[in-house]
Amino acid sequence: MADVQDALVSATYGTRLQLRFADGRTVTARIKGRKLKPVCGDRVLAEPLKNESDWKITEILPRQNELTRPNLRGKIDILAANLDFLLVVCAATPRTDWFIVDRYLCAAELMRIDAAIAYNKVDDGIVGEEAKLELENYRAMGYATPVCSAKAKRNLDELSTLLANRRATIVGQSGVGKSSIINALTSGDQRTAAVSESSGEGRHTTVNSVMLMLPNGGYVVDSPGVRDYAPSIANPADVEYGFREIHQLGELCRFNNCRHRKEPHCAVTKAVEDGSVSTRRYESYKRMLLLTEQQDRGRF
Ligand SMILES: Nc1nc2c(ncn2[C@@H]2O[C@H](COP(=O)(O)OP(=O)(O)O)[C@@H](O)[C@H]2O)c(=O)[nH]1
Ligand SMILES: [Mg+2]
Ligand SMILES: [Zn+2]
Repeated sequence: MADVQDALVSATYGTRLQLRFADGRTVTARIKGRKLKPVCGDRVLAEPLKNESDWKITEILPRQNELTRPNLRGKIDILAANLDFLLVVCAATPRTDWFIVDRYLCAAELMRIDAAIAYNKVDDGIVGEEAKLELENYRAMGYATPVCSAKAKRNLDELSTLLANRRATIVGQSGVGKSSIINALTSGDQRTAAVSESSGEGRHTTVNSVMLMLPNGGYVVDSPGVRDYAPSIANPADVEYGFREIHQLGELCRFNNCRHRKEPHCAVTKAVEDGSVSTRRYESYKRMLLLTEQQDRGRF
């Protein structure tokens, strides 16, 4: 098996994929005979097919982490693997749903990777009051919150620095400017439009995504917009790990299995009352907890 090489999955298009070798060369590939489901960021073993330009993927190497979400069939979709950074993009239009931002941050925390919140479309440098407060709150938790404009090329340096040499993914509501940001960072020579919402395969709806190499090293995985997002969390007790400030305070609760709802001597509810934890973030935590409990019951 001298022909077997290891490669990085750099795009998925339904049942076909693009592989990237260490020297930067790319080829198209497919999966044969086995039920492998490689995603962007996967390291795989592949071999060339005889008399064809396609390669065949024979194995997915163990994943460091996975960005997941539950799908409508009660199963789990894996959106990307082996990431070390998550950039959540939001904007004034479409109006930011901060609960979606929180659920992406929750996913990053559970993957044990760093995250940042980019507020895009600030063409004139003016950020609305609500967004200003939310971003300040995230900053206080330790997240970077670059304010930028892909259109006016404002503050893209900060984004470049944040993403340099990372294995990142860019996420957020459809229309916030994810592809525009990537285009601006890669001087537009990457055809981000190649990401399409449907696989064209008919039978399955596949989440297609593409990896864009950054000029100063590292890459960003761009996926088609999702209307809503929630991570798939196996154990409801893990939800608090997704909310930095809540997890930190949770150490001080009387009961170590405290879910921070109506339990006595709860440091989290106390902090919400005295205003040191935002009621919106607390609400977000409770919604995520409820959702996870419902998914948990649905599994059995
Ligand atoms: N005014 C303004 N519009 C932007 C900016 N960035 C993106 N857009 C527009 O927002 C729309 C959606 O952008 P796109 O990059 O496709 O968003 P995506 O769905 O998150 O990938 C497009 O019409 C873009 O031209 C920006 O910084 N300022
Ligand atoms: Mg896009
Ligand atoms: Zn508690």
